[in-house]
Amino acid sequence: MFIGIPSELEAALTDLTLPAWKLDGPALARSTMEEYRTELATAPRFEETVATLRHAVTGEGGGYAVLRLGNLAKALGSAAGDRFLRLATAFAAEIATPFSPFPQWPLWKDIGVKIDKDPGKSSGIGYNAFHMDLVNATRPPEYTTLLCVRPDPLGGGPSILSDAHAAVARLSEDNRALLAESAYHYGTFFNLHGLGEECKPFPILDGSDPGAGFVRFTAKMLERSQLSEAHGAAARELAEQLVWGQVSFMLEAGDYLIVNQRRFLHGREALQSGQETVPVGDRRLLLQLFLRAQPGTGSAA
Ligand SMILES: O=C(O)CCC(=O)C(=O)O
Ligand SMILES: [Fe+2]
Repeated sequence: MFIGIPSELEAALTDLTLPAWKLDGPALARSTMEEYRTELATAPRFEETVATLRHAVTGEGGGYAVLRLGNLAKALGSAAGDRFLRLATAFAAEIATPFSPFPQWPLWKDIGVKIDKDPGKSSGIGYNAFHMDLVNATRPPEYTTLLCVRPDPLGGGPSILSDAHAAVARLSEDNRALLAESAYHYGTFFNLHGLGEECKPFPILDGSDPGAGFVRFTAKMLERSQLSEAHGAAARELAEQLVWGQVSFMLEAGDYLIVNQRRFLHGREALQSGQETVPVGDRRLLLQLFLRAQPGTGSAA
């Protein structure tokens, strides 16, 4: 699921300066998506690279990919600079429509390291358990994407991914029945755009055919939400199966992880201890971007 950029494409992209993007409400403007596509379509092996990427995130047995943009980030100076971010945005736009559900944040949201935060939450230093992003929205983003600007300089924090439907398939019939009940809730829902309404309570399994639909789950609910004993136990089983089936890998600078939230859940192992000794500006930094699939294109794009 690691996808490299062919060297001739890398060379062409290094010479390219895409224009600044425009937003249309929370979403990347259509005009920008078309402009970026036109600029990139003629770059050598671009179409082929995008086809590989699309297949990895939406094809049979797929659900996530890491696009290795590290050389490009180096060539352009930084994975957080404008020129690089426009290229990453252009790749993202080939999968689905980039948008920001947070009116107060830019399109790409910083996920830094905060040593005072709940260690198990976004930007905390601890184990970030399996979850889907924006789990309590009626319309969660079909894709969540994480661009690694800087890995943990102390060497911790590998990403973890697990096939949600495969984990569900390993559960007992009884547990699946419990997970299909509207008995789960997690978190707050405030000042969010383009995600529908708050979903509370929600079923983890929505009755779609096996392998389809979201597995609306976050293992963070096990400790942070009040659940009935039976529903909690079923959710705990699912969390265990997700861990059983997980893959883990370290994101390097310039790696761009794209997760199809209908298929895979994601998380992160704890950062290495000793974060307080690392200057804030040297700590791990990711940028997060959400993508909305076009209606009528199923789980593809
Ligand atoms: O830090 C990471 O690698 C993952 C963060 C994450 O999943 C989130 O903030 O939603
Ligand atoms: Fe996440």
